[in-house]
Amino acid sequence: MLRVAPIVKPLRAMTLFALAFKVLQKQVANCSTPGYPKSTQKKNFDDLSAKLATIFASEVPCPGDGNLDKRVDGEDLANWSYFRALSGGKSSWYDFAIDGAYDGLTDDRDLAVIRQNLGTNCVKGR
Ligand SMILES: [Ca+2]
Repeated sequence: MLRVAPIVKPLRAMTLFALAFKVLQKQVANCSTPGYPKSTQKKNFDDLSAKLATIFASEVPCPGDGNLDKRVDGEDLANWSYFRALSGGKSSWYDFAIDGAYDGLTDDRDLAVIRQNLGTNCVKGR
């Protein structure tokens, strides 16, 4: 029987929306139907894209927060352990960007990011 990890909170609605929007952007960019997108549709899409880019750029970074709840806490430690085991140490939600790059591994370097930021509430600050 497949065990779903109850320790992982669902992705926030904004994160899901961002992922869905990226898919839509690719579909618009690769649209091969003649006459589409129409100029009004394209303008609306471009306006929405610009507004979303502003919203996404305003998101407060939260290093060590793998479950995206804007807190770095024991849940992140437990989730890091769970996902490291689940992925066999390969890429997972808990593979953090270090020096601006993801290494594709869920390893002790990612655990160090959590430990360095443990107790951080990224909404309210430290
Ligand atoms: Ca967290």
